[in-house]
Amino acid sequence: MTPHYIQRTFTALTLLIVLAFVACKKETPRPEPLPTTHSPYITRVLEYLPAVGQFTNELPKYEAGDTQEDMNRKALDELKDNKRGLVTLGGWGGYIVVGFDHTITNVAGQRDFRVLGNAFYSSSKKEAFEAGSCEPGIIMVAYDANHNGRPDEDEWYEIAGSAHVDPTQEPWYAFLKSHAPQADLNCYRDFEMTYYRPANEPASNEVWSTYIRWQDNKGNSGYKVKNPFHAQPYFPQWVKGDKLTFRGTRLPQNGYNQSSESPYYVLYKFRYGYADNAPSDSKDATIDIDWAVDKQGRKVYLPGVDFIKIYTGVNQENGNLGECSTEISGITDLHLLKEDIPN
Ligand SMILES: [Ca+2]
Ligand SMILES: [Ca+2]
Ligand SMILES: [Ca+2]
Repeated sequence: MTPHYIQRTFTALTLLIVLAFVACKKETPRPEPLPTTHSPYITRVLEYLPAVGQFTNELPKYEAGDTQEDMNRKALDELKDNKRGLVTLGGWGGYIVVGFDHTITNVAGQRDFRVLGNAFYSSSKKEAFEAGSCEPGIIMVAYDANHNGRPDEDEWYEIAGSAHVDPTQEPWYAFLKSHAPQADLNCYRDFEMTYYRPANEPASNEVWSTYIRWQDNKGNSGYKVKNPFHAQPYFPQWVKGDKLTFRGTRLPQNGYNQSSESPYYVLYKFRYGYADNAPSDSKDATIDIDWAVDKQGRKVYLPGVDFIKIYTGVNQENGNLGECSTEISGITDLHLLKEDIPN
């Protein structure tokens, strides 16, 4: 039997130890949540490969000897840190693949990122529809599901913009069908197009209408035109080989010449879901990751995206404006910027 005084001492000691432990615990500072150091802007360019275009080799500038890595870095220099420089993707199929230092979260019911470009609307009162310089780029997204820091082939999904869903619903569709019967208003998911390197560059700066030959997998072929305003080569100069082939979705042609006397082209805006299709500050420049679809066009759910690819979506020469070419000047994470844009 333990004497009472020993028991009491033991109890008092236990109490002391417990109190000391609680006091000790109280003094341990709670870990503060780490401040967000993620950038809301593009931090990586994995690949920049524009198609033939009047700004190719200029935005950004190619210099003799530049490699693919040099051009990736030059594109990143224009797009990082909210710099808002301009990067051209050239004609149909030309693309850029970019990455971020974090996953852009797919918030339910909200737009998730914004693609900046140089689209603008014409101030002409003649327009019955929103139109001007709308050069839609198709957007693809990848969630790094296997966490290897790369967009693997099976991680890519396409954002189904309005013409993917139903091109006949574009407000200008019926107008173009009746007023521009030569316009190809189909939307193809399995398009393929090859550009052939020209044997030589023009000697003068006059218009050269048979400058760069192209051919698609729908039985069409033609030439990309050299215009007098842009003297540099239009075929990306760091690419080796005699031809360049791109694959993807091709959108309906959206350019319309309003004047039969002197060419005056306007490019009609698609409803939603594309890059460089609406002014950068408008809601139609923002994207909901929930619009992603697989190759069969079925909706997929992605928790977020780590990589984004954008490629020019229209194949069309627009007289005085030159070829339809998507330009981008950045991508922003709407959630990090606290821009609340309900879908
Ligand atoms: Ca969302
Ligand atoms: Ca991956
Ligand atoms: Ca543009």
